[in-house]
Amino acid sequence: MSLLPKIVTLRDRGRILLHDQFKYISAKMSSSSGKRLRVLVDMDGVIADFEGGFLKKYRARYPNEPYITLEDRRGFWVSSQYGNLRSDLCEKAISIWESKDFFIELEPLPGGVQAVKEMAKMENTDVFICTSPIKHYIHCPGEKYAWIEKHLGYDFLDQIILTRDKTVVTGDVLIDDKPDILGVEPNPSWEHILFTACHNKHILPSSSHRRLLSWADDWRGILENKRL
Ligand code: UMP
Ligand code: MG
Repeated sequence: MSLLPKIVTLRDRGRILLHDQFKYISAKMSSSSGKRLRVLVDMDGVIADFEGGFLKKYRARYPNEPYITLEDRRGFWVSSQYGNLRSDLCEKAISIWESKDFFIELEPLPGGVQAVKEMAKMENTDVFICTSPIKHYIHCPGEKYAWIEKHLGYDFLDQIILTRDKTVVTGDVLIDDKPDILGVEPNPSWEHILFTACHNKHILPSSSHRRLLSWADDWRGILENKRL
């Protein structure tokens, strides 16, 4: 039996798929005329509970070591605060998020997944998950993809941006819990909306950041304001 019909069918199917992809992307572009809003949403500390997941696993693995409650967390770097507590605790902290299943098992933060789903359905809105993987890459990047598929669905895998430098990504807003987002681009295109987390809630309100206190806060208002 000739393989030809099968090859032709597969080739045609590929063409149809490509055609559909192209139609999808060009439909989004043509309706834009520069008016679509691009929202970048961070993952750890914004939709995935990195701090809660860390503390739970750290206490389970090192039950006799001191720990820092979420109430007492200060500064973005967990490893630095643990290192200041006692120098060897820095490495112990790092060992937690370098372990298999750490990222996939993070619980969603309240309202985050729902908000992102809702945002993605809004007219003229493109939502991307913009997240920095750790350099110990054996588990983290794959588990981040798996987390997005598990909580936001397979189609959302198209929306993932993994980067350790968010300043080079273009967007209208970046919702992120890290207070200082720096990189090679001195003037990023996005406005950084600081998402409140245990480590940044004590930072005095500064004129340089608008804040979201949680996903119960008025994120819709911020997006509408950016469309003006
Ligand atoms: N992270 C560290 N050290 C810390 C705290 C966090 O390497 O002390 C990593 C874990 C996440 C990343 O992969 O930082 C957080 O990334 P963003 O949420 O900024 O994308
Ligand atoms: Mg974060």
